[in-house]
Amino acid sequence: MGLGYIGLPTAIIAAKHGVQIIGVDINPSVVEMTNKGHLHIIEPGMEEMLQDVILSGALRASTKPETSDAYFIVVPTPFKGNHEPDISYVEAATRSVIPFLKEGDLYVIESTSPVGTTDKMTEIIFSERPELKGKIYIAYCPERVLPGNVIHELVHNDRVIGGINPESTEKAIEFYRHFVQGTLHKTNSKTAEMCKLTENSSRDVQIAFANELSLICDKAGINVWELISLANKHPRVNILWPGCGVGGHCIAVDPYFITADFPVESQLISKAREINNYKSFWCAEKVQNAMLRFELEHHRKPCVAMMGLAFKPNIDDLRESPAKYIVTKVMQSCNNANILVVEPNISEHKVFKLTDYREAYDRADIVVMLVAHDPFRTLPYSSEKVILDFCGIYKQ
Ligand code: SAJ
Repeated sequence: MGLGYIGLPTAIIAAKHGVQIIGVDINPSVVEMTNKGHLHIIEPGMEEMLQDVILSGALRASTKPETSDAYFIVVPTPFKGNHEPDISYVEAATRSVIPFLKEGDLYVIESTSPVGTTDKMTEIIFSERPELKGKIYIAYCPERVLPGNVIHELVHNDRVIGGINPESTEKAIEFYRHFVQGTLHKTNSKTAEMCKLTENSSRDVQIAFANELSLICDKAGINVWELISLANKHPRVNILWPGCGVGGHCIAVDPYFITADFPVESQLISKAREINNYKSFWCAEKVQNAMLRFELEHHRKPCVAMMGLAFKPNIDDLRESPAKYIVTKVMQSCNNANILVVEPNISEHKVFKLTDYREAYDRADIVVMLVAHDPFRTLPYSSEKVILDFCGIYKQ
């Protein structure tokens, strides 16, 4: 249930390993594209695999669920305006499979979910189908794949599998063994739910530490990249890198699933979110200040190159991208004047007019490095230009 960034690759990989799959999505164009062998998501190497499993008949997409032996809920869990998680898609997908459930079936939630969601769905299932109590298997199993490396990680990563009882855990493990070569770790459903949130919150907190250091170093006149490299020479220190904020659909979202339910206890997790959000605002202010300074000194407006729009290096995914936020904020502040927007991984964008990265660099008075895409590393450091390096292009 759900043919998105995780559901579709999972369906494809499982089909490739001999499981007969019906991929269900409420969006008819996703279903149509999938059945034609066209990938509607961005993931290297995945389209060829999709075509193979469509041709062999191992995978078929549909807008409606059908009778099966196992059901996997892989739909989005966004948050509402107040950062409260929204599990309505999980609930809707669950309700749509309830009529098809029969004795011996397996039901698994993979969607990132607040703690207790599997228990809630279990209650809904048994209130609709009380005769199935104790006769079906229910588990939670989060995915942990890194966008851009999904084919490898779906097969090789370890998985955490938590059933509502030990029999459910065993049944889910039996399924994942079809295609997972990593270790399958057994636990209960609440721990498995919390484990996913913990992994991404841990990374968010670590990045917040690096971003906080970058603010301190900016004020103190210290090169943060050199500082972190040196601190990391300590055998038990491993600091991550600062950037222009934290983006994507996971790390900038999942910690709110903890802070919404445990507001008093989650002080550090909540502060890390604030710091990482503030970093993007701070970067935009830095650019605006550099532009004003340039205008005062040169009596003309500067030409500014904004280097990168993606949410992280070497991908074309702009979801929740801090770079995109910064470019938008800076452009609004100067009525879009003299801003060259660069994103070498996409050919066109409906809002931003894109410029080649070499041309933008050559023409710019101010170069703002937002995303550490590999091609940017070929550009020389020039003392003729104002260079704002927020992502460590010139860190050596
Ligand atoms: N970032 C930094 N500094 C760093 C590392 C990352 O600022 O040192 C920024 C990136 O630029 C980006 C953001 O963090 O804006 C997130 O990028 P990422 O590469 O850390 O993670 P995602 O969002 O692509 O994928 C994460 C992964 N989780 C962890 O590494 C704990 C992935 O394994 C999860 O499956 C995925 O979230 C998910 O779906 O939850």
